[in-house]
Amino acid sequence: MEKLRAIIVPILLLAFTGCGGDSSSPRSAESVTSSSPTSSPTPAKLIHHDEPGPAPAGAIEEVMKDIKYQMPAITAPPGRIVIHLVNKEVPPPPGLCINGGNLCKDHTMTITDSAGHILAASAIVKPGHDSVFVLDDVPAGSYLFHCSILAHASAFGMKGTLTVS
Ligand SMILES: [Cu+2]
Repeated sequence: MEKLRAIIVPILLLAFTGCGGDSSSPRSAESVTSSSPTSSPTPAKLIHHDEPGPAPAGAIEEVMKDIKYQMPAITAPPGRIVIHLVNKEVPPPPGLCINGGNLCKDHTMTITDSAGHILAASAIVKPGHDSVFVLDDVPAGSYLFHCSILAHASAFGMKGTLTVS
């Protein structure tokens, strides 16, 4: 009898410690329902695609050089917006470009709302290459854009504004 109790007690202790610390379940539900009523409605994710070939007439040309957008403020009417992304960086010498790092000088254009939510993102454009970045049905509003490659936006200031009106 004494021997049996010696076995059962440690099992019970194990059972209690095993399910301890599980007291935080309501937290996730709370964060889902809490939304700030003052924020403006987020536009739907922009429909975009990267088209091969030369830029069509009327495209906005954005030259990317020295880890900067040469035109940091773009304005366009609502609707279809075509941006010709031209990477005019000199390709880095062999050995400097490691795993798509900052020094590869690859660039993108990622468009966000003012809160930083990503609405559209271009393909990566390598030095000496270009890409046609098409945004369909863009509603009027103020948008931000930046290069998504590592520290190009944060450390080099590769960012800008897109005003659609
Ligand atoms: Cu970049």
